[in-house]
Amino acid sequence: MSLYETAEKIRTMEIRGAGKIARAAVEALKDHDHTVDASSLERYLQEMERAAGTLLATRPTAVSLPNALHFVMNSVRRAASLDEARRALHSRADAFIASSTTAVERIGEIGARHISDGDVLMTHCNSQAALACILEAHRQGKEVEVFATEVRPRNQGLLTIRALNDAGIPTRYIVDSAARSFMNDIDLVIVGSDAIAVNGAVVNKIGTSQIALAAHEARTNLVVAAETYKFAPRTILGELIEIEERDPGEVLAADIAGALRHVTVHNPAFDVTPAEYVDLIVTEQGAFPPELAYVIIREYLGWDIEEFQKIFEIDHQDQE
Ligand code: RUB
Repeated sequence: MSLYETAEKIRTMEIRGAGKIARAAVEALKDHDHTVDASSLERYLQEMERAAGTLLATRPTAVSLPNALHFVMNSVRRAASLDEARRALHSRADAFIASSTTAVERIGEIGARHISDGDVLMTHCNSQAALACILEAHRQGKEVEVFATEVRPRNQGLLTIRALNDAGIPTRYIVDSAARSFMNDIDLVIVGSDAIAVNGAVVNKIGTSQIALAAHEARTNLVVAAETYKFAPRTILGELIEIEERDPGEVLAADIAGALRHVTVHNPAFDVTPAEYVDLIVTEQGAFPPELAYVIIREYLGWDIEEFQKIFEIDHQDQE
């Protein structure tokens, strides 16, 4: 599959979910190496930058995508020769894919510790990291039951209930708007994340913040399962995470919408849950309260404010 095909699949959500998007993008970048003009280091870098830019432009919210591309491209950019650049691309890409896969497994182990035998859980959307925790708890012999939401408009809940069903976990499938009605039956809400800001706010599939609000009201704990590369370094300097607005046709068929002159359809794909509604963030490095988001960005992502400022300045110069 070409890099452009992968980019299209990410854009149309055939490849979706923050972790999978990051891995698919890095894989595509690595494979793209064979197709670019490698007559000089300069030419090679130009083409690889363009390729990374194409991938970056597919979906704006999941910060795993820029973080993964940055992790790979940063060492490619620093290479002193063409050979070194190509070696850096391959080794960084392989390292990212391997470590992000291991991260999900590790999150499963750590997250499962926060799930007790007999717990009734609720999850929203389809998160590999959140599912890893539930599946691991089940594997350990804990009896759990899961309420899974439908996830309008793209119904990612179907993927979740299939995975739970395949594992033999008793599951109840509910429409998104039923979440509050069942909240008093829930012991723990567990969701994934597309991006976590330095203030601990969690960006995830639209509807997560309503569920978090209902959980907060019912005094039900909410755990976010997220790899450290879901933390958004650019929020250190106050940059906001862009919420993707998708095609209104995903919500209402164009022929129906077209006949309703006074109606506008909105389709934000994600929303923001404030840190005060998040009890714990489970990462592959351990479980942290959301207030420690800055420490995670600095210690585990390796982005300190100086490095970030340099990149931020470069980006701004590029735009001028
Ligand atoms: C997916 C979504 C998931 C996060 C985390 O949205 O919001 O909860 O990406 O998933 P979409 P994971 O379907 O629009 O991509 O834990 O698998 O990275």
